[in-house]
Amino acid sequence: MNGNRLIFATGNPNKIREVHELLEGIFEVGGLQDIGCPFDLPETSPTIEGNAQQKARYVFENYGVDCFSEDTGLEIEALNGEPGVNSAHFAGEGRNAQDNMDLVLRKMAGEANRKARFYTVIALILNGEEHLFEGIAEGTIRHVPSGIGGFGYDPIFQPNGFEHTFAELTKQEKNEISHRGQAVRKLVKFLTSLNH
Ligand code: ITT
Repeated sequence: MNGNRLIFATGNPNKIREVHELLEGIFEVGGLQDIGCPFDLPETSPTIEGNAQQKARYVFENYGVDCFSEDTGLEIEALNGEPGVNSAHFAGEGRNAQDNMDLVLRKMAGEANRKARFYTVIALILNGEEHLFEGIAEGTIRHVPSGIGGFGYDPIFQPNGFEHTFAELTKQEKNEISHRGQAVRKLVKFLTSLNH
């Protein structure tokens, strides 16, 4: 790693907040502001994996630093995997998380199959080589949003085995079971194994 620092290539402060404590003390993580890179990274791929790769490659090719990015989608079985790769802009460009959740709930009205999952892919570029790590959280879509923690679709997503939505869990509880927590732990395991 260059100077032991990795750049987290994301414009989403919620993602940074969540991964911070998982990476703290293990290796130094910088943000796009540290390399003067704009926050709006290109993501035009039709897949989650492709978008994660595209964001990391953009930063590596333009700034030449070791970096990782992640892309996440909420995949709802009854909606044939939607919003999926369109999770950030499901209700349209410029719409917010509330609009996205409202649209999901409208499309799911009267639907008995509430199965859904969050799917995350982290793309790491280290010394010019690319590595992928994934995480999946299975659950169901609630009929009514609940909770104020987390971000995005968290108030309507109830992970399997829990009575609460992601938005009702603490950051630590969510990290223990979430798609992002799983992918980040794989990243950490890989990075720490390089030092032994
Ligand atoms: P970057 O691409 O800059 O990292 P982004 O917000 O555009 O940030 P994504 O393309 O991965 O990120 O979009 C995923 C969207 O899915 C995100 O904007 C949220 O609305 C939602 N999302 C991602 N992770 C989530 C989580 O843990 N809980 C709830 N919703 C989440």
